[in-house]
Amino acid sequence: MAPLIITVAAVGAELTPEQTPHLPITPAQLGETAAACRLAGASMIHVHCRRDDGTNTSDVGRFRDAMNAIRASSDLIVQFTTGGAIGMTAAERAGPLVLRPEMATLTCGTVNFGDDVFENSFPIMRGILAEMTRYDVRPELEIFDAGHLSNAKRLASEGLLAFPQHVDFVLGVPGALDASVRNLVHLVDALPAGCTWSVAGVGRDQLPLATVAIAMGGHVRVGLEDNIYYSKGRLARNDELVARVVRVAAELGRPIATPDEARSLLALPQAVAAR
Ligand code: KMH
Ligand code: ZN
Repeated sequence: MAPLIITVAAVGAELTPEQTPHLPITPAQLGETAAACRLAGASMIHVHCRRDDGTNTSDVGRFRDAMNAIRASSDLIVQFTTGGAIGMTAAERAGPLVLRPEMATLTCGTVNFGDDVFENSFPIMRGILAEMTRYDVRPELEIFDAGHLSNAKRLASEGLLAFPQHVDFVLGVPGALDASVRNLVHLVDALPAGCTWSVAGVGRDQLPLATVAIAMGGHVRVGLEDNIYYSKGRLARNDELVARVVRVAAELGRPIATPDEARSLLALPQAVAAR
């Protein structure tokens, strides 16, 4: 099986610093997290940015500082969010793409998100995708619900996206598709040929789904964005969540991808060329 790509979704948009002391808020903290997670076995970092007070921002300067801090401390693939936070406009969400990160997420449809609605109409998706194309940023297709894969195929039929792509199944968000093995298998079966995929299980489903993905030949996303606990009642650090996946993979005989091996698997330019 191909080496395992482990993505760390280190911060997200929904958590507050009051919920966990391990949330990287500043660019410097993101740099420290990147270094620790690289050491633990991650090859990619999914980036949201916060102001110093912990609130969400799409400020390009803040993303630039975060990217510089991550690159100064690691060779991780830098993947920006374009989902941002609930309430941001599509233009705000796409703004940091001007910095040309190697990858960025593209959520492939509107979905209930707790009591909120995470809005991704076709005009929003087309607009974000156009900015990715403009700045030569590789998408990671975020699939929160079964219909999202159909939406991605529709974008492809419009000529805005060419399969195969890298796809991340985010399962277990309240209001979206449950984090079950049956759902994961169904989604993987529905992928266009040649796609690579990872799974991000939310909350207590993070580890079971990661384990299944390792066995299936998929890839894994872990991190505080999706799950703040290591075990019941015990808050996790990002690097601990990465290290645990590495141990599970070792037990299952699956090697871990370095960032450059991950770049090869995802057909991205190698690190030197990317910077
Ligand atoms: N914060 C969520 C509303 C992404 O990063 O691409 C959306 C999100 C998805 O986190
Ligand atoms: Zn995110």
